[in-house]
Amino acid sequence: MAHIHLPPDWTTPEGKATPAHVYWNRRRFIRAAGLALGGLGVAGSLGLATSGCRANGNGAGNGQEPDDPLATIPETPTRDLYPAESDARFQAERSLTDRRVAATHNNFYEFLTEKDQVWRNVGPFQARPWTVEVTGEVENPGVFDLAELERELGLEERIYRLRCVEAWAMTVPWTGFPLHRLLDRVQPLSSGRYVRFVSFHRPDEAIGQRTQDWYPWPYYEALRMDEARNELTLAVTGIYGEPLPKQHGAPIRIVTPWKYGYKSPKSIDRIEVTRERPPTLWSDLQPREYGFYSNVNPAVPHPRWSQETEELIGEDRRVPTQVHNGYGEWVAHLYDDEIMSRIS
Ligand SMILES: Nc1nc2c(c(=O)[nH]1)N[C@H]1C(S)=C(S)[C@@H](COP(=O)(O)O)O[C@H]1N2
Ligand SMILES: [Mo]
Repeated sequence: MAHIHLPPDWTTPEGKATPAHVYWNRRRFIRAAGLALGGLGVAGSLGLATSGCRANGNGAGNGQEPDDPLATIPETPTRDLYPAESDARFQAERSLTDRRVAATHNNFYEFLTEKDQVWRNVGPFQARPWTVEVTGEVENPGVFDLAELERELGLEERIYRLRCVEAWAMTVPWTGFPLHRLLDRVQPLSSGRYVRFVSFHRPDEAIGQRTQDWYPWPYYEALRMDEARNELTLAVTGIYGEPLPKQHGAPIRIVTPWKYGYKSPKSIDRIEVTRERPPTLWSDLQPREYGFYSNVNPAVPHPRWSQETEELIGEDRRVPTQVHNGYGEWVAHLYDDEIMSRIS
C-alpha cells in the first residue's frame, strides 16, 4: 500500500510512549553521561523497576506494594470531615472522570514517570501525620499540623477540570480549603509578592527520588501572590469524597485549575512567601517548553505538540482546549496579552 496513514505528531504527545516531561531529561542525561543510546528509552532502561515484592497487606501505609489503587489512602485523623459539603459554584459540566482511571493515571515523578505505575510504588511513603511549614515574608510564620489546619480552615468539595500540559484532561471532585485562608492566617507582609511551594524530599520513601537523580529534588513550584490568593486556588487534601490517595499528592497538594497541571505541586511540606519570583522546577529544566505562568491556552502550542485539543482520560475522545481551561471569569483579569502569549 502506497499510502501509510500516520497520525499528526500531536496525537501522541507523550503519555503513550515516553512521558513528555521526561524527554528533555533523557537527552540531558544522555549528554551528561556521554552515552550513545540513540533512540533507546533511558527511563525505561535505568532499572526503574516497579514492583520488588508483592505485599501481604493492602500496602496503604505499611511500606508494601498496594494491591489496589484505592488502597493507598493513608490513615487520616480527619476522616470524619469527608465527604465535605460541595461548593455549588464549581459543579461539573463534563462527566466526572472514573475514579480508578484518575487513580491509575498520575504524574508524580518522585515515584515513577510511568503514569500507570505510580500507585504501585507509593506504599513506602508515609503521608500522615504531616506538617506544613510556612515561612518567609509573613507576620506569623510557623509549622502547622495538617489535621489542625483541616479542622480550623474548613473543607469543601469542588469539581474542577485538570489539564495536563501533555494534552490530557480529567474532571474530578477535590476536597480542600482555599489557600487564601491559610495565607490570611500567616499574614503576608507587603514585601511578600510570590508564594513558593516545596514538595517532600524523602528518598527512602520515594523510589524516583533515589533512581532519577537528574531531577533537582524536591519538586518546587510558585505562584504570584494574587494567583495564590485567587478564589480558585485550592489546598487539596481529598478527592472523590475521601482523603487523597498518595498517588494524587497526599496529604496536601495545590490545585490551580486554570494552569497546566505541573503548577499544582503534590505532597507539599513547605510554603514560602518571597519578595522575588522564585524559580520553578520545570522552567529550570526546560525554559523553552515550560514557563512560569503556564496558563492553559489553546493558541500557544507546546514546542513539541499542539494544545488545541485535549484527551479526556478514560473516555477515549478529544475536546477543544479552553483558554484558562474555561476559568476565565475568575482569572482572566490577572493577565495581559503578553503573559498569555508565553510558552506554557
Ligand atoms: N510533587 C509533584 N507534584 C506534581 C507532579 C510531580 O511529578 N511531582 N506532577 C504534576 C503534573 S505534570 C500533573 S499533570 C499533576 C497530576 O496530578 P494527578 O496525578 O493527581 O492527576 O500533578 C502535578 N504535581
Ligand atoms: Mo502535567
